[in-house]
Amino acid sequence: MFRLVPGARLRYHYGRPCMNILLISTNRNVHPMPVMPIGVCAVAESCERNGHAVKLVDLMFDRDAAASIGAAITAHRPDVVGLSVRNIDNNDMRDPVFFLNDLAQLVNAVRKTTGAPVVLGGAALGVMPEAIMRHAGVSCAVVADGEYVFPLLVDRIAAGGPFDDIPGVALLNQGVFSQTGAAPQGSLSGCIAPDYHRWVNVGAYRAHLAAAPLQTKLGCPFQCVYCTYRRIEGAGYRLCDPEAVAEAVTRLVVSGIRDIEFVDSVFNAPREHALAVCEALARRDHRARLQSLELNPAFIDDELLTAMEQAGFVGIGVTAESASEPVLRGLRKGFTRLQLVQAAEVVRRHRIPCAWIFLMGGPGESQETVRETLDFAAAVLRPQDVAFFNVGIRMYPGTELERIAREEGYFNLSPQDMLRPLFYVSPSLSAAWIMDEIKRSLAGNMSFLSSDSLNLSFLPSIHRIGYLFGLRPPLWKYTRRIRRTLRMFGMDV
Ligand code: B12
Repeated sequence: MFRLVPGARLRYHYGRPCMNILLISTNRNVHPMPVMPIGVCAVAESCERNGHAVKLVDLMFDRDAAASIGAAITAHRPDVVGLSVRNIDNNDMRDPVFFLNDLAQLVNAVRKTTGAPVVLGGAALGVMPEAIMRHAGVSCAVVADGEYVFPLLVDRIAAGGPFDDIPGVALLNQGVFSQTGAAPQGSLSGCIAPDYHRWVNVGAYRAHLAAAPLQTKLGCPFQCVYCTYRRIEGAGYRLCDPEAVAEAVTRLVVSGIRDIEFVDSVFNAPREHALAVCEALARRDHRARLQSLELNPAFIDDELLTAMEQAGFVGIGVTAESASEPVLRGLRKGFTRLQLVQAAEVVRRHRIPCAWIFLMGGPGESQETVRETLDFAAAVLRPQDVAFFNVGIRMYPGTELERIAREEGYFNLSPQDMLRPLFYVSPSLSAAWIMDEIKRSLAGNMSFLSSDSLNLSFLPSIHRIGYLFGLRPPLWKYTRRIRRTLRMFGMDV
């Protein structure tokens, strides 16, 4: 199925092929801020450990992607090219941006310069592998932990196959899609913390107030109707050893990276594991500024927040989505309004800055429930805390939300046609009405934000200026100050 570049001579080390591998991180999206490509860096380091010569091209700050790809291929002469694909679109109903046309162009740029096999990987592939592969015209993808699967795949490419006994591989063979079983689940051996300086321009990310990502676990057992995380990471937890997490944080700080963001699907579940991670961190004098935007309100209590403060957290986010009981039920969030109110009371007793994230328009949403959520944010949250409101929920094939929407007669596209952004808004109201309500609330609450705020074309400049003035991540901590300043200059933000 795959042919190596004609005439390519493979080197062998103890009977294993040593190949030239070119990895390309294709994400160029700087909203809400550029994110460091942890996944592809982990794949790069794993390939090196397996004896391959690896070059990684990160296109995030690149002006001419095609030229950079051409130059890297000429210099590195890859036997295999791997493209990392993070985002399908920007998840923003108000101003949708579809990123995958760029991907097709990047694949063409690769193929213009080399006949080496092309493999896709990244979070987006975990969401809609078949549609993305067809769209990009690529016949092989990794839909699991790349640091484990990609080296196995590369060995098989060198051997000419077979591929069907490697877990987590998706293939398009003469137009027919197939996917091998999921990668093995179980506990994780360590904690992925790549040496970012080797692979990406850390200074450029830092100047945009980006924090380095780190995971304390994989997997998500929650059943939220819209979510894809279970498909990407599996429903069962795979926990990192808390000491390995603390060690990884220390290593990043020693390498000069102090701003670190935990990117678990949910940071504080299982609660005991989150506590153990915090305790391991608190025992070290690491000097990192830690954050996580993914806290479940059901597991927020004084003990956890105290532990997080002692561990070095400087900002947390709570994914509330709604403060209305019927909507929380409709979204299958697994917690109640009462638990949300209790979480807000706990947060009030602590000093750690907090961002509350809401997703308006889900199943069961009505004018009354929208007002209930906005009133909750204005009355119950600490005034200095940030409330972020998003309108419309991106629908993905295979989710409960897709089923609900089809039942409601919302759309009749085939699952493959859901690649372009498609959003759900409860039939009882319109997105425009919700946005108007949010705008009204934003006018009276300087710490409120909407998706419009995150899409401001000059947001990257705010990051850079903020950095020069000594601000450090997360930027949302400064929402009130920034909004007030911009309004003083006559901007309607
Ligand atoms: C944390 C997170 C964020 C944080 C990031 C913080 C940070 N400092 O990095 C924040 C909140 C900022 C964020 C923002 C956005 N996010 Co986000 N985010 C995530 C989340 C939860 C984890 C991502 C992560 O870091 N994973 C850990 C690493 C190790 O995994 P990984 O990158 O997937 O890499 C592994 C594999 O994919 C594979 N792999 C990766 N590259 C390659 C390459 C090759 C060749 C191979 C073989 C394998 C391979 O191996 C890696 C190691 O195992 C995912 C959901 C999820 N559970 O994955 C969504 C997710 C990635 N985000 C998504 C989106 C849409 C966005 C936004 C566009 C919109 C938004 N919701 O805000 C922005 C875009 C930001 C940007 N500039 O690009 C989508 C992307 C897919 C899609 N549906 O379009 C996801 C999948 C969630 C979803 N809705 O389905 N996000």
